[in-house]
Amino acid sequence: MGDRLGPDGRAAALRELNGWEEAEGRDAIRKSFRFDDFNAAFGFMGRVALAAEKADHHPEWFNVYNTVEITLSTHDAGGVTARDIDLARFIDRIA
Ligand code: H2B
Repeated sequence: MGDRLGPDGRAAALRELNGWEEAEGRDAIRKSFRFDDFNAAFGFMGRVALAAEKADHHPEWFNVYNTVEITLSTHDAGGVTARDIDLARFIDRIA
């Protein structure tokens, strides 16, 4: 599962990512996405879902029509690990 990132590791990872921020009140990162319509949003979710299942590392997410809010945290580790950063990087690439 990997170790939780410390403050320096998290800050460095967030600088490298695009628009991700610390989730409020918990050890997680989050980002909101907006697409043209539900079709685009759900297509995006499908691509993320396939990658997440392959990596056995899954997002917490909330979809309303064309918006998708994603929170990433490694539940087994109780916080943000390199696996979350890897998934965030993938998500940025395909969004
Ligand atoms: N996803 C995330 N985000 N964190 C986990 O700790 C996690 C997961 N654990 N997906 C996996 C599945 C675990 O439940 C299985 C049993 O390996």
